[in-house]
Amino acid sequence: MIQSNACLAMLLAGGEGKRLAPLTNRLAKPAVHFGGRYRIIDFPLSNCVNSGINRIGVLSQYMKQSITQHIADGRAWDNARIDLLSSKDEKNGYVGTADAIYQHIDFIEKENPEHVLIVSGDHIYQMDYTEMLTFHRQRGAAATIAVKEVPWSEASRFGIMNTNERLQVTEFAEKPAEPKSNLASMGVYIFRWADLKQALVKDAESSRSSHDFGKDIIPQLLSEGSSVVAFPFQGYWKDVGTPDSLWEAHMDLLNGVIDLNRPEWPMYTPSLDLSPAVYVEGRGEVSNSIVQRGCRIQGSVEGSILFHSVQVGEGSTITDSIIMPGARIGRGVHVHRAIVGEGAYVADGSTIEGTGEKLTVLGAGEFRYSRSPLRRLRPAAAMEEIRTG
Ligand code: ADQ
Ligand code: ADP
Repeated sequence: MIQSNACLAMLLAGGEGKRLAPLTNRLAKPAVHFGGRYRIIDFPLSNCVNSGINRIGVLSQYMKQSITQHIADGRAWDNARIDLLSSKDEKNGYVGTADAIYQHIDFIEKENPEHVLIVSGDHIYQMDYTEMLTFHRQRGAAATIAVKEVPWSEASRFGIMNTNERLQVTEFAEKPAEPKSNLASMGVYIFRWADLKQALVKDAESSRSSHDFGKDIIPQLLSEGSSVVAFPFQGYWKDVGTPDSLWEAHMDLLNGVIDLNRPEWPMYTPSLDLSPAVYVEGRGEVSNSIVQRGCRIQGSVEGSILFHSVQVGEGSTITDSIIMPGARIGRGVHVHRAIVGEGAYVADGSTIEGTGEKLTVLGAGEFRYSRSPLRRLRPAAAMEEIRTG
């Protein structure tokens, strides 16, 4: 285990997650629900706690309250000391990820860490940061970047690098149009604090900088000849920045590619005070699915993930789909290959269906009613149904 002041974690949780809209209409991307019970941010937070890093600053900006409410007093994360941080600059906020850390130099200085771990709140992965810290120390690096090979077709979405045989980074390009390699930055960094502080101060003085880790800080360190090394990560890691990737990661969970029940790697999240799910006799049928507390199911559910307090009416079928908390599915509804957002409402007789490889998404709080002439509801009637339940 790492000594308390050896490494401090700063978790970047302010991303807007534009590509995840309309699921991020009310939530920051790291607060988006995952796996029936969790939110995306629970992954890096649990990683920190399980790696013995108990001092964590969480930086939020977009839809701040969704992060604040979830973390609350931090009690759910074992004995971690979590500080919720946001910009004091009300007009501009954080200009970029590096600026976000720069604005909290005082906070970090007070902790006086030897190293700072910077993680993003956007990924599904279980990683022991202790191994990365040991590697970083052994190499005496100014910065260590966790890396993973990604499919070539996706390489231009990431920070891409080349390394030599000693895993020293020789070239780095942020989201290159024509990638020279498929070795991607996972957006997980460990910096020697003295080196990072110097780099942040220098970056803040530059008027040409966009104040971003990938675009500015890493290239700056490389151009100065500082030692930047790559730490290869072998496990599952997925950027769930689009509805498709969020859906795929959920299917990985159902298919056992991701295992969230490892006693040696507990997942922390606030517990829900809700009664168990109810499958109404003779009508509710569930297979190959995850169903959270508070659900009431009178239809059939297959290959799907239902978060808490979801209602599925009589005669409805839910297949290969994700139903976010509190969504209400009426009677005779057909949902296939879809994500239904938090608190969304699907009226009796409606169909929500992705076609072929395509996924359909109903945003948080939105409603859908049928086109069928038999059970067509006008918006006023649908609103009335929502109001009266
Ligand atoms: P991106 O995926 O583009 O690239 P970026 O938008 O920089 O990531 O966000 C990184 C993290 O910071 C996310 O967790 C996000 O939520 C958070 N964030 C963004 N803006 C913020 C703000 N203003 N305040 C607080 N938090 C904020 C990065 C790297 C690439 C790398 C990929 C891996 O730049 O090199 O390959 O991550 O996904
Ligand atoms: P379509 O998918 O082709 O728009 P639907 O059967 O989903 O058809 O909807 C029928 C009608 O209801 C359309 O006029 C559509 O614009 C409207 N509608 C469907 N869902 C919503 C919603 N969430 N909010 C407002 N209007 C909706």
